[in-house]
Amino acid sequence: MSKKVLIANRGEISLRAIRACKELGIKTVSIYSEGDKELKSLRFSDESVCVGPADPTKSYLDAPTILSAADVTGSDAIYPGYGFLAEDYSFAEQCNLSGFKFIGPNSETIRQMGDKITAKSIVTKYGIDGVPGFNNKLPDDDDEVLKIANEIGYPLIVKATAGGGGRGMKIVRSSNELINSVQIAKQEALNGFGNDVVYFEKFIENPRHIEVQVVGDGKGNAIHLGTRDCSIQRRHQKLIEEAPASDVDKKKLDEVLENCVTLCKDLNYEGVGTLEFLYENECFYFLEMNTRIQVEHPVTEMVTGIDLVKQQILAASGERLTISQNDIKIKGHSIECRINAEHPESFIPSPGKISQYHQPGGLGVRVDSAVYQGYSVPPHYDSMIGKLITYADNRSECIARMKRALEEYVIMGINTNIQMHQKIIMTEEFKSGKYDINFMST
Ligand code: MV4
Repeated sequence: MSKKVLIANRGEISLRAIRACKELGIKTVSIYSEGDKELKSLRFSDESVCVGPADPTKSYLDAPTILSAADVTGSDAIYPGYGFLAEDYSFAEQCNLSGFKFIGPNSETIRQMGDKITAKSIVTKYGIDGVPGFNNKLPDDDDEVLKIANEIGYPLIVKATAGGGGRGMKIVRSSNELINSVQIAKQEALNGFGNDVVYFEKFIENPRHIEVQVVGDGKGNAIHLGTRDCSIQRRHQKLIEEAPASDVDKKKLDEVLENCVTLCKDLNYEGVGTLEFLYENECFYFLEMNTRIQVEHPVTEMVTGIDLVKQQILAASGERLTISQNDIKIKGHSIECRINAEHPESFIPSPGKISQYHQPGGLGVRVDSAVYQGYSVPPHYDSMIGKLITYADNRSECIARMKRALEEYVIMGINTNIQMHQKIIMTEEFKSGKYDINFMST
């Protein structure tokens, strides 16, 4: 078992990881930047090390400095959280080569899943279908590219193989836009990811975004923890997530879940992972696999009772999976609202000092956050300052509880999206559960 974990992240997920380590009897080391001296997570870890200036490229993304911090503190493992270096296969490799266990899948799996064309070709072997399209490097000849696109039909979407999470995509509605769009997509992909390979998919207009949570022990044992619906998003930033996804074709879902588990067993998948799908007209289309813990993991924890961060640490420590699929019973319903420091209309980030803070509580209410009264939200990072999660026996009680909890939440001194959440959860569309990824634009 690991004895001391360095947490290579910040904010709520650092605190989340510290809590899991404490319950496992593992010592923790926080890293922080000069812009993050006030974070609550620093006060709950056993040690903390400043790794550089507020600019994330000079601190939370600086692999050599983070490895030095692990070295000087005698850490034996590194927890990456989400964002930053969590899906950087080279960082995972460097950790392991330097003698620190990277808490997550092996670097080769991260690398393969990070390349979306490769990911699609791997999962296809397990009967998991992607969106129909062209999943190869495109030919250089424009006429051949046009022919491929015409066979797929319009609208189609051009995606960067090194992209993901909505970065590096272009929708093409007719053949006269095609060559130009491909050109722009390639250039953007080269600039953004250093890789200009793009692929085509048929564009699905009104899907839901449904994802499957998996856990493996790296020894060929794996289970799934059901679904989440993450369709409520704006500009590829998720706003509300829920577990389980409502109103999904049971036969199709069971098939997808079983295939996801077979894939993870076969890959000797270690730790937690998420397979993302579009869901439209009772069909699942694989998009990509995330090889990290996700922001929205708490809703799955609430409906399964499984601590996902502990599962990551146990797998990394070489423990066999002790939970079998039959042990997993999805019970009740859970919803998460991401609380962002941002202007309610313009969505522009709103850093600054929190002058008053009161967080909701009571039965079925969970707040994952590292802020507090008097804390100054720094301008250098993501605007998410916390997550409000509610749990209840069923979806309608879960919504009523979320309404009550949002009303209790007091955050003064900065702008937040709390009122936006109140509006969303009271719409008929949200209450009916019949919404898709276009919810925020309609
Ligand atoms: C798509 C799509 C429609 N058709 N692919 C955006 C995030 C990235 N993971 C993939 N994304 C999409 N891929 C095809 N073939 C629509 C989206 C999409 C989306 C997907 C999930 C959640 C929100 C979204 C918002 C806009 C577009």
